[in-house]
Amino acid sequence: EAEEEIDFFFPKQQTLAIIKPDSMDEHREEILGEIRAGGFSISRLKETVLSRDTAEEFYREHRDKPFFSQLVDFMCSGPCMLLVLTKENAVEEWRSMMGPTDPGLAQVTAPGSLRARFALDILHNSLHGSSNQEHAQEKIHFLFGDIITSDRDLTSNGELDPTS
Ligand code: IDP
Repeated sequence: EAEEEIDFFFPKQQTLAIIKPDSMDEHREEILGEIRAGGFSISRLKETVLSRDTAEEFYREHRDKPFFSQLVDFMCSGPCMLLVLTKENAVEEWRSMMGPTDPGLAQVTAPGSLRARFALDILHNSLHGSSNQEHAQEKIHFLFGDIITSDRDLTSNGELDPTS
């Protein structure tokens, strides 16, 4: 019920986004621009190279999939940008901005989506976005070490508060 109270006062939602290694060199700035243009606040931002352990734990739901080791290799292959995005209905809106997992499908069904525009293939697909609120909170906690319950730590223009 504590969560309901927080939702009442702070109806915005958080989701976890990751700019994956394949998009960091060429598309990062454009993606960040699209995120801001889409009305998301960037509540947390961290550029990092994921360790193997971290990537394996992050994607543990997929550990039995045939592509698991490729996925972990890829996620550790260079820097990623981890982002906590804040907006009303952020989880669903960010999934919709990204488009489907497979960019080939994205180009057909969601040609304006970020994966349709930037992703290389179903593995190297540019971006991550949480699939539901529970996953979002769990993965934010895992990668940032705290659960963010409000956007009070943002400055008024939605930038990171340098003191937080
Ligand atoms: P999502 O990222 O769109 O939620 P998931 O099914 O959760 O998609 O898969 C997680 C990640 O695993 C994908 O973003 C992609 O990088 C990779 N992946 C998913 N399906 C395949 C596949 O069939 N082959 C190779 N990689 C895949």
